[in-house]
Amino acid sequence: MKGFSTKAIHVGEDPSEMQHGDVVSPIHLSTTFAKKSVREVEEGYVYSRSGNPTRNNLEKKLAALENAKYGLAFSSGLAAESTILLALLKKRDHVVAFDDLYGGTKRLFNQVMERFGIEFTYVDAREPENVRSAIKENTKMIWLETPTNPLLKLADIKAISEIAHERDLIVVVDNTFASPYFQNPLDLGADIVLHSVTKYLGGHSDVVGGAVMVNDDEIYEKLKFHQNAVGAILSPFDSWLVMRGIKTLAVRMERHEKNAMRIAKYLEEHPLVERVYYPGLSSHPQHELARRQMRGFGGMLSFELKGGLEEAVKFVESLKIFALAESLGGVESLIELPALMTHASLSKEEREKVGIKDSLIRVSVGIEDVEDLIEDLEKGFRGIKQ
Ligand code: P1T
Repeated sequence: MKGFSTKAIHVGEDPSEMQHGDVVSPIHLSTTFAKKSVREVEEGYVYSRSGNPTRNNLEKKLAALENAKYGLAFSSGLAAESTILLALLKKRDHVVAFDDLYGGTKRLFNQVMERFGIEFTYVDAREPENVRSAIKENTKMIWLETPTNPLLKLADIKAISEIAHERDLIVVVDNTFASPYFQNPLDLGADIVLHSVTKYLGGHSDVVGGAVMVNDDEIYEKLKFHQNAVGAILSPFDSWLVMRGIKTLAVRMERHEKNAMRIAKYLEEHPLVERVYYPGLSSHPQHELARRQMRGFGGMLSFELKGGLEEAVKFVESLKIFALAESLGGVESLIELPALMTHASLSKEEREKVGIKDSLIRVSVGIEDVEDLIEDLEKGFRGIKQ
């Protein structure tokens, strides 16, 4: 199987491997599995935290999407991130991270992991040399998000992986915004790719989950051990929901992108808009890199209105189709203000340093009819004037 959709639909759900020839994976709810004898070491399942047939079917599918050898499913994107850090780092290890990251990821780094003696340095990773300059004697890991949340900045995965591998550092890429349909970081040299499956992989805003995909046997064994030892696993029902979501990932992503491109161009030409951030626009400063390392530009965009916070609040509160909500990647369009919502856990200085203004509006463009979405945005512009 080579094609993306063929893998997304069939891997992990082969009827010849199912007890009754099911064409979709059954949901195995049993928390424990009977052994035939006390002493004999048997193949198969023991306890559902350590391994569950439904979760394992999903993990095979996840691996296939990122052209990876292994996949692991977690109870949230942050659970996946925590497990990566706990599995691979120890006290006094240092991580060089992109300075524009999901607010919850920075909160995990600064308010949790730093208490356990892990050090973080944030750099503008749009320039690979900034990553090189921040590497210290105790650096063990490079942490990237590309495109970033919420400013859609890009990191050159290939160039940064080459720098990292001169020093045997582990490169982690959060691929949530692009989804595996548009970008495969392992193919570009990264060691670990992670997703909040809550977003495009689940696709329907009805499951919180995380995923990690790797090729390296040693890294996999450490992650697998900690998945069980830490225990932040995805439930069988949620695993099944994610498998169901993944089957339509390709068709959804095509539509997300088409709608996002239309809306990005509409916003860019609007007289009340100061600036649009979308890697698919030729005005995006890293548009060439986006063309090189991604197969499409995704469904996420941000923009600044002319005016300030008050205008932005009026705008988002005037919409009817776009829900004013955190999260992203579902079939329904969402809109939010990072400064007050997804990135509120960062201080104002931290936000301003990376360029997140109070008036920044982030849009997760859904797969509704784009004319209806544009009409709704018109309501937002009318709302500013009231
Ligand atoms: O929410 P959770 O499944 O734990 O995933 C965390 C996470 C990790 N990485 C990226 C790039 C993310 O965007 C997120 C979650 N983001 C939101 C909830 C949001 O609205 O941006």
